[in-house]
Amino acid sequence: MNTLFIADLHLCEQEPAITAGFLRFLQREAVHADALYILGDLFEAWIGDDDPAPLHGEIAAALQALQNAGVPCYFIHGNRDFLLGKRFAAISGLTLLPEEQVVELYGRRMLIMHGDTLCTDDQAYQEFRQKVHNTWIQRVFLALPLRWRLKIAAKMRERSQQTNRYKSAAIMDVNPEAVEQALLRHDVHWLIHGHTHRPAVHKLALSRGEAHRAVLGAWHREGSMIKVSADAVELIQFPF
Ligand code: LP5
Ligand code: MN
Repeated sequence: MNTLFIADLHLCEQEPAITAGFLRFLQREAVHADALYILGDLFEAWIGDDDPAPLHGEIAAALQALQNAGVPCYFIHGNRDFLLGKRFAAISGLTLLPEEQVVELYGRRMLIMHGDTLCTDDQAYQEFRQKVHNTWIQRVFLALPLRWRLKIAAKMRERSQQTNRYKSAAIMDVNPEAVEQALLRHDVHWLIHGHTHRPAVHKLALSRGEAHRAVLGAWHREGSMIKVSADAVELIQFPF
């Protein structure tokens, strides 16, 4: 009996080894779990459910197969795939969750999220995030021809990589107060998130007692998952 969490796979046609690793993970590992939670950035960039990229169909079919085998699959949006919508959810069987969700697993209440909202020191990112989460801006973007959307997304990725080179590691990590407030807001002692690509399980000494923050790793050269069971919360890195 265990529940699995993954995030930050950044799947794209240019990285077939990661896709192959993910498909193997679904068939060999996730199929034995009680549920799979994907905490954002499953895809490198999502520009709308009408994108006909063959990769999307392949991933949808694999997720649907997992659920047909009896494993429910949940998704929280990341900063790369926040436009993933109802149409893809329908074909993949994914249940879309809000950006913060509390799950009760084997007697533990755990808060789960992508993690980008905790990076409050990164003001440039938070301003950018506010704009691209605006419903009207999203509607206009989604109404653009696919070619334009691809170009804009590529430009955004390029700019993001450029600006990140000049940001300090501390700015791009979570803000400890934002973490504490999130734990308080939901009255939990456990948090699982991704986004920062710094896999670790941190023990936190809060004024109201001990808490834990488990951070998923990105799938660059190996896979990363968190396995929650009645006995333990394990962060596991594994080869593709
Ligand atoms: O993603 P990552 O790890 O590189 O960096 C993130 C933050 N960057 C982003 C930007 C995404 O990578 C872009 C994804 C495109 C998604 C598909 C397009 C959908 C468009 C929808 C429009 C409604 O999230 C980065 C953080 C980092 O995490 C760590 O937390 O620092 O933040 C930034 O890079 C923000 C920059 O500081 C400023 C943003 C520059 C973007 C400028 C846009 C230019 C657009 C040109 C259009 C013609
Ligand atoms: Mn992210």
